[in-house]
Amino acid sequence: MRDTVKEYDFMASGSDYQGASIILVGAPLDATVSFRPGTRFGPRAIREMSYCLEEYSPDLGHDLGEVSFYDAGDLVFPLGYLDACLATIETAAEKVLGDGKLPVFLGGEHLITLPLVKAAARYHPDLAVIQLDAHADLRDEYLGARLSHATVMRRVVEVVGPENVIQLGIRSAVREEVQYAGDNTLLFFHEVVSVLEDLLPSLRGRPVYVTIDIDIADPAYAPGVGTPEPGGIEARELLQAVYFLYELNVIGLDLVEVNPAYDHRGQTALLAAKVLREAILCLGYGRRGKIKIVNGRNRNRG
Ligand SMILES: [Mn+2]
Repeated sequence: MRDTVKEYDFMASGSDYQGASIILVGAPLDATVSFRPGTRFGPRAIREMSYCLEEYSPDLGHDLGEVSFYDAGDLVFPLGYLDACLATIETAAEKVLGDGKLPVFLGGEHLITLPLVKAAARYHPDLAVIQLDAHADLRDEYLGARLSHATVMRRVVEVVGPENVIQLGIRSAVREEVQYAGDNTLLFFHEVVSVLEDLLPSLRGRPVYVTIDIDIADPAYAPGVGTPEPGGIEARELLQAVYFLYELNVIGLDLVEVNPAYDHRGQTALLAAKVLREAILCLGYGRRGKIKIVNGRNRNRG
């Protein structure tokens, strides 16, 4: 992929774009963050902390080296020009999807999901979007802006339709957002894994885009985020949610909002790296239908 930079790869990355079926792209957007900036350094922190982990997942019984994925590096943005940044992301996603590959983008702030869903919806008209997040992100505008990390899911709703947006683990919203969600999206407060279990039959076979805001995890597990929100799920439940991806037809994924400036022990980036490892394995093997979850939930398929 052209116009990207990186210091090093996510662990076990292949060395070429052409031969890979999953493409990792950093989108270090840090433009509309309201409380505390720093997510532009998220992708590199996640890459760095990946080397703390094994390439083998005992829960999934597979090794990252068995999946053909390639870390294409970080997109280079004309920072300060939001529309141009978003266009850069959309163009990159178009390229990956157009080449028949599966995009996995690393934020950066949550607004990156909008251009990613736009590109994905063009290839998959029947797209459903699953959001794992502490925040509803359903405001129509925030501080007068329609494009913001706080409005991103409202804009996503406009792309795919509210009935196709599933919001899990939510524990922060204003009254307007709760009302809007009640009339429109499928929003679930707090619950994640139990809801995924219930929704699985209706989602099976449908193209699904997944956006994971790392702040879905409790600040005890993910303190290094732009807007921490107490009362979240444990790291283990987040990983269990990721194991559902294997059973879904995931056509794209992003992992956003890691903010190294507030992540003094690197634990948020480390959790993100582990989520990413498991997600890449689920996506890689889900497509080939071979994975066997050994410890997680003992889902033994094909
Ligand atoms: Mn959030």
